[in-house]
Amino acid sequence: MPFTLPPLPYEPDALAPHMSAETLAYHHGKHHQAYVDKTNQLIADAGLQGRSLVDVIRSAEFDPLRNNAGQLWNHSFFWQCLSPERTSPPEPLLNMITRDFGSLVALHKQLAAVAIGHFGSGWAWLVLEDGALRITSLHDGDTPIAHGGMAPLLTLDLWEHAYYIDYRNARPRYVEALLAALINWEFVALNLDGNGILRANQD
Ligand code: MN3
Repeated sequence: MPFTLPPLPYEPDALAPHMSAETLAYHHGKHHQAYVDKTNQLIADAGLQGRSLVDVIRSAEFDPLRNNAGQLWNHSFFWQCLSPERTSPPEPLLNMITRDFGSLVALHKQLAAVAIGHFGSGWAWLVLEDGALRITSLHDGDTPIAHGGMAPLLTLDLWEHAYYIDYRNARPRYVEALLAALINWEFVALNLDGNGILRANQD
């Protein structure tokens, strides 16, 4: 079965004004769809049909398949990291945030600094590694699931297509808006079980 575009977990206008329906029409409907189509085409060309998306990412050593399949997975995970409801980290996660960063405000600052400082296209990540929370960023379509030991908890899309309609070139305003209003901390906490990888997988 070819991979498909997962539907958004909310209405396209639900994240406005922080992320507009127009942004989602392009970002989900055009960009994410293009990664689905390109991945399916590359898999067919390489004769790799029948593997799960995670297996494709982990076995693809070379571009363009690794980056396209990574982009398909990363976006499928990213949409679930956002919510129209204001949420806050539930207790087990909040304790870990306090332990590893000092406070939620400190985590926000560090994540914003990494996201804003990342050069070029890519993704900022909150991961669980060796039992501790850690912030990092990866380039282009790279993804923690291609690297052993990193369990993905939360990601922020840093490609210009994520913010150019709503914020033009102002990545800092986009990042601050996501952190202030849109993060689905219930989903982030769910991923502490180590199964975040499966929540954006496709068979
Ligand atoms: Mn994107």
